Amino acid sequence: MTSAPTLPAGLLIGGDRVNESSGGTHSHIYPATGQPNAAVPLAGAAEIDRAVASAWDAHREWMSLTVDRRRDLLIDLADAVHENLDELARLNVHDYAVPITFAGTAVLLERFLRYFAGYVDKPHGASTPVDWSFDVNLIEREPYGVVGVITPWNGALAVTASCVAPALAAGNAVLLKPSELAPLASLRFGELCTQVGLPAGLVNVVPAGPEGGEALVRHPGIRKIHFTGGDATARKVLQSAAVNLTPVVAELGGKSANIVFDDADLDAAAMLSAHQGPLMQSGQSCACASRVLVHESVYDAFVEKFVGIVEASTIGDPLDPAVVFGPVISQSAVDRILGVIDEAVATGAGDLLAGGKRLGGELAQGFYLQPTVFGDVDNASALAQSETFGPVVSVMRFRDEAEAVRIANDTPYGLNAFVQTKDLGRAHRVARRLEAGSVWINKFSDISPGGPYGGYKQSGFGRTGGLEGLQEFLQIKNIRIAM
Ligand code: TXE
Repeated sequence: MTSAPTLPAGLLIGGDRVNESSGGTHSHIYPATGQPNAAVPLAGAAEIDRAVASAWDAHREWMSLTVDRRRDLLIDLADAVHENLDELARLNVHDYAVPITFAGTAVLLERFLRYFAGYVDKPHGASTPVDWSFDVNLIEREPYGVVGVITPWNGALAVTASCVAPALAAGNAVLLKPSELAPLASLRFGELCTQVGLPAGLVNVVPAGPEGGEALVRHPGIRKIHFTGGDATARKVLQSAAVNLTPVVAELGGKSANIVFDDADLDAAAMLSAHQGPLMQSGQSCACASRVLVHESVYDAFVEKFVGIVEASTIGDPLDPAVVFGPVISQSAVDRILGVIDEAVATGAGDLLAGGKRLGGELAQGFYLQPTVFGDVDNASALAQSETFGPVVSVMRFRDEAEAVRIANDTPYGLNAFVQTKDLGRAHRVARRLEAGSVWINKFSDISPGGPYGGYKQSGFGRTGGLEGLQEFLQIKNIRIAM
């Protein structure tokens, strides 16, 4: 197993690296070896306060630049990200041991920056007449000023891309708070922001745990919060944000259904279901298709192909390009996920078809679990209803389209849904009936800058991506001009 080099950490405030902080130091564990690979200073209330002050200065400087200058600086930043894609991908691996083949989310950063740079010099406002006079309503969309972006460990760069790019394009300065479990790639991105000449403090990177996170959410200088994480933390964030009535966007978890109809290409559907399921970051993704619904007439054939692909997957060193399946994030995640598996077996929630154990041998030091598949799962079981956030997938049968839609929607979550079919009419019909923010037809969930992404129900509210994502970082002002 390739051991991880000791990596630089520290906070980035006002363009300066800060190594001493009031939030303590987190010993960052590399999940593939269970060994520490970085000492991460964490932001406390004092550092959050400094970062907010620096951000307001930077916001004013940013808005003093002409739109073409701001656009060009964001394109320069995209170029700098492009030149550092390999390093950012490797830091992603050192962050949470995601296989390097999957760590390429840094390219999303480049793509989102180029896309939203294009919005900087485009009109955001409108004007409407006033019906009883010749006055004009000048409807302006203005930045909030300073916003807070809180990212989860399992998608730090992807979430940074979909939040920081539109926030800057809209004219805001940002406090980016990555999880203490994955700060490294985000810190390097912060350095690139300074390197290309963005105003110092326009992007501050403040790794922190719950305490520092709460200080950020409660800070009166933070005018909007974008939170990506679990629903339990989201409730705390909303309570904290209520103190100053700070508006919040919440991108939360999922228990996404993947419907395989009888006319689907079963080989393609099995491959997609494996890589959108247990093999996707070892199931540690909000986009994981963790419930697979298969038409009863093709169930046995599909399960044989699906389990075959899962069991043949290459597991090992995340820095090895041949590896598609890595460890889970921590020892506590191992214990929690094995607990879910044991409870599912004990309660008869489904038949264990593959996996279910921790991996030993040369992988014993790391947090490796076998990709796990349960068959004939009861959709009312805890296994099917709660987000496992691990490599555990439930497969179920259905008789017809109506039943598939009913089972798919029978969850508190609504982030993604997947449909495998050759029937375009059915695809459109079913897509409209699924309660999910994104529906992927015969498609892997690769988010794009122009496509709004976000949840229905307890998967959250608000959107990233597209014009909808940009407008999350703009507030509306109406200026009445007497004519
Ligand atoms: O989340 P946590 P994790 C979801 C995923 C899963 C969860 C996993 O489905 O449920 O995120 O990520 C910070 N005040 N998504 O374990 O624990 C914490 O430091 C302020 C959905 O990281 O909720 C971290 O930075 N902040 C998603 C962040 O909150 C606090 C994509 C999230 O932590 C805090 C990826 C507090 N009191 C994962 N406590 C999507 N929908 O796009 C913790 N934090």
